[in-house]
Amino acid sequence: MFIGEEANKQLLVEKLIQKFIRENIARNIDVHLEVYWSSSEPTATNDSNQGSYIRSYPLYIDCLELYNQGFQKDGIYTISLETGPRLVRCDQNNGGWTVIQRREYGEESFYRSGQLYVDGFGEVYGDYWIGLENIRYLTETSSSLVIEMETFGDTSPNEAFARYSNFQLDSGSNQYRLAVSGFEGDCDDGLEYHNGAKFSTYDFDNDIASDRDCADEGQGGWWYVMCYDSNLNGPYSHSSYVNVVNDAGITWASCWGYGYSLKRVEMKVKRN
Ligand SMILES: [Ca+2]
Repeated sequence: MFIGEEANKQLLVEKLIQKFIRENIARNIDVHLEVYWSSSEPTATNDSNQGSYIRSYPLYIDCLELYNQGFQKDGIYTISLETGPRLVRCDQNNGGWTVIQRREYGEESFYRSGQLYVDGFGEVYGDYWIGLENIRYLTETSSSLVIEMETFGDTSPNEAFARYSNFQLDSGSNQYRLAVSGFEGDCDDGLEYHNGAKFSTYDFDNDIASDRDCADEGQGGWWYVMCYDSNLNGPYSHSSYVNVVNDAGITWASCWGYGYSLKRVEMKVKRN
């Protein structure tokens, strides 16, 4: 990097780096700078004015921190979770929301084991579940949850959102018990019924229906009770009709009934 003799060289360098990072994907990046404090290109024999230093740009803890640091475009970013750096989708248009679940393409199976629900699965450029442990970590401090839902356009309302001013998960030893409250939205609530429930998968039946296996009925992983009002990790149906297996689909019953499977869902969290 060649910098002229003008004043504020350091500031100029910083601005160039910030611009570089903004124009690229944010990532943990060590920028090794070689700064030439002269107006001419240095030569091997004339480097007396050359300085260098390494400036480390840290990972951000979530999309809100990225937003506050000036990364305000929607996109894929790297954040630092307890388990290490991870790519996530950030909804920056709405002020720094970290996407924890996304259903849109229908190519990723959500009928997954408990371990995969803990660790996360899927593809950040497609559909994914960020993992219960990561959700717990992201919402350790008071956080909100927003769920955006979209239909196939053949019913009303075509879209709806649900927002909860409190959303937190208990530890893994307590099966990631759900704490959710403070609903507002433009259709009815479908999650507070699940408040206090433990997370269930086909191999970990933590629902309260002793004679039923709600994860099998819902064909997904969720905070099943007896069994569900919402089933946003249910099987993707490429039409509005629910999947043929156990009549399960991506459902939000309070708004569209148990028979309607959604086209697109996004769940995202933000620290309050
Ligand atoms: Ca059961």
